[in-house]
Amino acid sequence: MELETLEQVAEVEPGVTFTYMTFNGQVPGPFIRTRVGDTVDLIIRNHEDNSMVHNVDFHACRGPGGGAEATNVAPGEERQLRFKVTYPGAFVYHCAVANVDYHISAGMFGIILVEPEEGLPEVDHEFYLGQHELYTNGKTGQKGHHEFDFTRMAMEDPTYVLMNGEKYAITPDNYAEMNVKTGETARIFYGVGGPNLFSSFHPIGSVWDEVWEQGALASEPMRYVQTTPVLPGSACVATMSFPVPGDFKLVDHALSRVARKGALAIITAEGPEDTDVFDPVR
Ligand SMILES: [Cu+2]
Repeated sequence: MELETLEQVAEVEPGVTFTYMTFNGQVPGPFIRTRVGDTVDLIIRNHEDNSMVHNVDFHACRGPGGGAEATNVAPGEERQLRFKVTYPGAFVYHCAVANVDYHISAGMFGIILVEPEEGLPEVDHEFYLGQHELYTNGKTGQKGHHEFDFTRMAMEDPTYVLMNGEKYAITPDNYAEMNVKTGETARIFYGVGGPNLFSSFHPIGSVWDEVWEQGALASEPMRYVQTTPVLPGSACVATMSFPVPGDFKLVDHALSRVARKGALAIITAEGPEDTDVFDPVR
């Protein structure tokens, strides 16, 4: 597989721009799907227009730095790394150069899934979300281009806390990418790049039917979980069902991050009402 590192200006919300650093032009980086026993053959390319060195540390890789030194790549260059995935789970990968916190904050993280040998059970939908914090020299919502702010990062005082790289990116008013029918099931892969804040991941109006905390798929899942902690540099795998229609908000239950800083995604379920389960009587 190929990862290309890109430094590119994009909107955080309408009228607010930031110079992101990405794997393959997306935040979170591409979802890498493997199975126990696979060998990952990675080419990492650093675009010639970039100004910084980048690399990648896979938490699914046993080896120095998770591959970081072996993939250190200067602008205009490429490196190759092969590694075998030997244990199952959903793992974060991220850039790990000297200013690792800056590079993750700017968008350089994603999930590599290592399925168990027998694979994962069938579900109707799979969704992929990644949360991270953006530290800028502007106020939240202040129009114009925001520069990165190292002081605010050191104070762990983010301007934005984002799911999938933009304020309210995966919601009906924006990209509207999570749509299901009542009676269906969904599996959510949710990674937290951080670099600093852990998330209290909660589905409003529902529960996680199953949660594999830390993405530890070799363990038994917890059942009917309201809010699951997801640490920076970790992930969770959770399943959800939709007995009744409506919008189901996936949030970091540190709710100021939702109301003011962008940490929200929405699954929309369509289908018939079931008044036995939910009945707004009048
Ligand atoms: Cu980097």
